[in-house]
Parts: sequence; structure tokens; C-alpha cells
Amino acid sequence: MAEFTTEQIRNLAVLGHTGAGKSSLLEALLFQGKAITQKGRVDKGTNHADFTAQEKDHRHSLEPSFLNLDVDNHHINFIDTPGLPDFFGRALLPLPGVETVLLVINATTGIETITQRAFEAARAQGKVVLIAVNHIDGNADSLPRLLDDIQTKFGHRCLPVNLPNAALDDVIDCYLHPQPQLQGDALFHDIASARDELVDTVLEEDDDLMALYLEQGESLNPEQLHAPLEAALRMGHLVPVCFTSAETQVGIAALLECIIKLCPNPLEANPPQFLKGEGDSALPVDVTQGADDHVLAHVFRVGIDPFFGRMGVFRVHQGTINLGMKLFIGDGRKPFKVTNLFKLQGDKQLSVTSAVPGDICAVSKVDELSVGAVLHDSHDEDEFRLPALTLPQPIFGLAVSAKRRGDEQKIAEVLNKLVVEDPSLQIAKNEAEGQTILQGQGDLHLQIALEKAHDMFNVDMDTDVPAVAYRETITAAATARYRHKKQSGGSGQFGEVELTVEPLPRGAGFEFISKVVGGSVPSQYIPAVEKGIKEAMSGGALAGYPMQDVRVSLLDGKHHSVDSKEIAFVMAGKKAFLDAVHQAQAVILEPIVEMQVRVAQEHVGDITGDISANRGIICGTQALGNSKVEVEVEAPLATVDDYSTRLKSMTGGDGQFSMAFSRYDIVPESVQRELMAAAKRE
Ligand SMILES: Nc1nc2c(ncn2[C@@H]2O[C@H](COP(=O)(O)OP(=O)(O)OP(=O)(O)O)[C@@H](O)[C@H]2O)c(=O)[nH]1
Ligand SMILES: [Mg+2]
Repeated sequence: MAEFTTEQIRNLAVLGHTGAGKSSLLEALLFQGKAITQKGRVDKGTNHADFTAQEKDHRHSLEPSFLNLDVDNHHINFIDTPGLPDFFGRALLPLPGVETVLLVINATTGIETITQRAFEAARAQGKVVLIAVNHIDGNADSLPRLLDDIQTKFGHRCLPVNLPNAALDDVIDCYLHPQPQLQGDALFHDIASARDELVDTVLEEDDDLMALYLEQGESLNPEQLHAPLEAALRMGHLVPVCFTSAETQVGIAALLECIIKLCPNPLEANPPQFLKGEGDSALPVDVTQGADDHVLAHVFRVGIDPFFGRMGVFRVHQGTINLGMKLFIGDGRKPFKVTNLFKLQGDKQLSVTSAVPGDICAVSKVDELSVGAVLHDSHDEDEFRLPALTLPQPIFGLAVSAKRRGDEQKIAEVLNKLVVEDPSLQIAKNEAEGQTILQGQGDLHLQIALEKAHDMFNVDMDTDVPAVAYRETITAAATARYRHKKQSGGSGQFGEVELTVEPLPRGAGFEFISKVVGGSVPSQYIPAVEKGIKEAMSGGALAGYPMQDVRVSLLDGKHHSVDSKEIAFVMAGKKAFLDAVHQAQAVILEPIVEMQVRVAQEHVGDITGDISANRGIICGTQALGNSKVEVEVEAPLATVDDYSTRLKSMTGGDGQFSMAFSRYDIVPESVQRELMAAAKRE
């Protein structure tokens, strides 16, 4: 691999909706740059970005993958990402490592869910966006409308830097080679006016150059325009649009030229804002990107291989990492030695001896690596970190358990590995039900994770719809007295308590107060009474669900000088509590969630009808533009725990939703009867 400087590097994450042709486009770019002599195909499982067995099997990218290209004295790092909506969290992971997002749009299907979300995420993080309208072969008629659509949704500064010709067998440059009169007619739009729009937009960044242009009618060349162009890209004032076909190779050479000549090198983009320290006292610190300064690198992807251990892919932000040097991870005291250093090329690891600022490299066999870890070579940078990425909240869960007895520990380890690789997965515990719940973006997200656990780590899990975490409480106050007395041969057991139960506000939990006077319950036995009450609370009174929001006041009791002992007061506390609860109009509580559902206008009726039919309420609707509507909903979790699947079938896979816990509410009587009957049967 050739040596290169920071200025020669370009880093691009390729994002876009599934099927846009991201992986195929990368194959076409590698072929164009002569890194490969034959183009592989996604449908044959032979392309370089989708190299895992799972990806070949599913014919979709499922994890970020890395490809690089040395061409025309430049070193380009590409990161391919999955475009399936369930994997959007994985697609976001590489953003902190790149300057540019190459947003690929399918000319056949237009702007889709992930196109929109990827554009918003890229701009929110200050990334330069370059759009490639792909699949132009066979889509001549839809291209003018699509360009309009792009400008409506992503801003009128999305300007074509080239346009397809009428025969759709080439694209005509509008910016880098300013000779429009020699280049023939475009399929639509006009080369000269496209060029004027671009130049005008770029000149808005530089008043002096604008004045020169207006006053003297100077024709400006791309070199003069370079600095204001980079400013326009950085600020999001300009989003260049290219046209490509990964299938026919049309527009690929032009796209490669745009990547080299328009996309910023690491020194030209918005620098990442590192922070020093935690919380409110964290201070922003600027990186120098100097090759001779202290090393500062950021891990944004971790892969775990059962044989080769943990691999971390990182972006160097400052200093030069050399093979053999020692690096610290975060505020860890013990450094690790860089015994291997490589660049990833699909499934291949290409060894290198150093990594300059701006480059993306990897190390393996370092167990402490995690996404977000900062690598550095001096304790001066111990507290440096990048703000954590905001990943989509998990909205779908599956209770998982070991298929084979004795695999429980192994399962816990494998689940942890899956989450280290993909932080948009989470593990939650439902203590009351004793369930481990794997949470993610949807059923496919979890199925692919479980498939990986099977294929890579040889672990099989049973899955179940997670149990809804019902609770019990009381709605009235009541008092009860109970005497626990046992005479069995030798020493007996004696304890008697009187207590009152009262409802507390929702979410208040449990309170225990002793109002005992005169030692009727000796002070050493009062904790035993509380213990008995807590045991009773965890087992519930109606259908076995834990109780909450109850205050218990211990009023009085009796003891016996010989037979009173701890166990007797535990039993008396438990029984007195349950007797009181049965008079205190106990009820079952269920979790209520609030949801935002985003769907196309034509699906709003189906969505609201379905929610109303399932004990939910519609809190509001809001038009989002682009004929999408956001519906605000509250519903019992029990009726929407399969919502991912339901929404998919109601909207043909196009709807999105987010869900968050709101509060506990009392279930309707009919539901309470069902839950009690089910508890009796068990
Ligand atoms: N006709 C035509 N087909 C294309 C083009 N680009 C990609 N395809 C085909 O479209 C299908 C999807 O392409 P991919 O490259 O897998 O799309 P992707 O964006 O990587 O999809 P995900 O990995 O699921 O996110 C494949 O069958 C490709 O052969 C194109 O420009 N023209
Ligand atoms: Mg792909």
C-alpha cells in the first residue's frame, strides 16, 4: 500500500435505504479505480462489501464493512452500511469516523425512510453530504421528478454536478470541466444553468471572489473556487448530486472524480469536537490533526471473532500510530502494545506499519476495546472523549433463554458480545419474571443477532414474547391483625402483629413505619415483620405480580418471652399484610407506553383505528410534510408488544414508530379477571 499524507485521504460512509445499490456502487468504484479486475454481484454473493456468510445468505449488507482505494494519488476509505431500517443503528456507527456521507438514492423507488433519516443524521453531525442517484439505467423518465423531490426534501442547494446524457450511456460534467458548449445536451435540465447555480452557491461563501466575478466577469476555475466550495459543503449550503448506475458503470468515473476533487480531506471538514471530562464540567478540546502530536484515535466499530478475538476499527484524529507503540484506552492505567495494525479490505486484513491523522485502521486481539473508546499515548489525554452517538431506542424485545441446560452462562457472554458489536441492541432483565430480554429495532434485527449467536458462537436460544411487567397495588386503606402460633414438641413459635395498609401515589414504591409503643412488638423483631411484608409484596395478592405503592404502618402486636422468634414475626407480618390487602380493594396495574407513529397520510386511518380497537388513545396528529403524518398515541404495552409486526403489515413496511414507558395504570376489570384466572391455572 502506497504511503500517503492526511491531505490525500478521503473518508466516506455510504448510507441509504436498502436496495439503493450502496454495496454495488462500491464494487463499481473499486473496479473503476482498478482495485479489482472483476465486478462481483450482490445477487451472486460475490461482491466485496458483503463478505460474511450471513450477508451472502440474506443478500443484504448487515454490518458496516470497510473498503479502501488508492487512486490518482489519493487514499479513499469507504464504509458500506446496511440500509434495512432495523439496522439503522449499525449504519450510524461509522459517522464519527468520516468527513463525508455518500447518500445513495434509488432512482426506481425515490426517497425512502432510511434516505431521509440518514440525511438528517449526517447533517446533525456536521457531515458533508454527497448524493448519488443510482439505478439511473432504465429510469430516464423519473429522474427530473426525483431531482425536484430531493430539492424539496433536502433543500434547494442539492445541485447536480453532473447530468446524464440523453442516451443514458454517460454523464456530462457541470462543474469540474467547464466547457458546457462542447459537451452535448443533458437528458433533462441544462448544463450551463446547472453550472451557474453551482458557481453562484459557492461564491456566496466568499464576498471578495463574488465581487471579482461580478465586476470583472472573470471566469473562475475550480481551483479558485475550491476554498469557498469546501466552506459551502461543510456548512451544508451545498449538497452535490451525481448520477450513477452501478450496473452499467455509467457515471462511476465521474463520481470517483467528485470524491477526490470535491469531498473534503480530513483537514477541510468540520473537526470532531472532543470533550475533556464528564457531565456538566466537561470542556471542549480541539484536535490538531498534526502527525507529530500526541496520538488521539477513536474506536467506532468493534467486531468479535470466536477465533481472532476482539477487533477495533478506529479513526486517527491526531498524531501517528506506529506498530509496536503503547496505547492507553480511555482513563485505563495499563497500556496495550500495538502488535498488529492493519487496514480492512472487505474480509482481508492488510498489514500496515503506521496510521497517519485522518486514516482509518484496525487492531485486533485487544479485549478492552469498545465502541466510543479513545486511544492515546499520553496520560495528558486520559479524560478525552467524543460525545456518544445517539442511537435509535430499542422498541422491540424478545425474551431469550438457553435451549440446552447448562448454556445459561454462555448465553450471557454471547449476548454481551452481540451488544458490544452492535450497541443498538440492548439486554434488559425482567426480574419479576426472571426473563432476559434482548431488545432492538425490530424482529429482523433480533433474528439476525440470534442467527449470528448460532452461526458464530454455537449458541442456540429459545425465544418468547416478553412477559408484560404487571404490578399489583391497593386502592383503599385497611387494617388486619394476625397471630402466628405453632406448638410443635419442644419450643414453639409465637408472634402477633396488627398493621394498616394505605395506597401511596403511583410510583412511590413501598414505605414501612413502626408506630409500636411499649414494646408490644420488641424492637429486634420489627425488621422481621418488614421482611415478611416484603416477601408477601413480591409474591402479590391477586395474580402473583409484585405489589407497589403501598404504605404499611405497624400498629401493635404481642410477643412471648420464650416462643417469640424472628420466623414467627416474619410469618405474622406476611399474613397480616395479605389479610389487610384483601380488604383494601387490590387491583392489577399495567405499563402504559407513549408512542410516535410515522406513516404516510393514506395509512393514518388504519393506524388510529387499530390503536383505538386495542385500548389505546390518540393524543394528537401532526403533518410532517412529504405526505407523512406523525400520530401520538398512548396504549397499554400488552396490546402493542407486537406492534413492529403489526405496523409492517398495515403499512407495507413503510411505517416507523418509537415507544417509551409512560406510567402504570389500573387494568380494566375484564383484564384483571383474565389475569387472575390465568394465574390460578398455572
Ligand atoms: N439495474 C440496476 N441494478 C442495480 C444498480 N445498483 C444496484 N443494483 C441491484 O440492486 C440490488 C441491490 O443492490 P445492493 O448493492 O445490494 O443495495 P444496497 O443499497 O447495498 O442494499 P442493502 O445492503 O440491503 O442496504 C442488487 O440486485 C443489485 O444488483 C443499478 O445501478 N442498476
Ligand atoms: Mg449493501
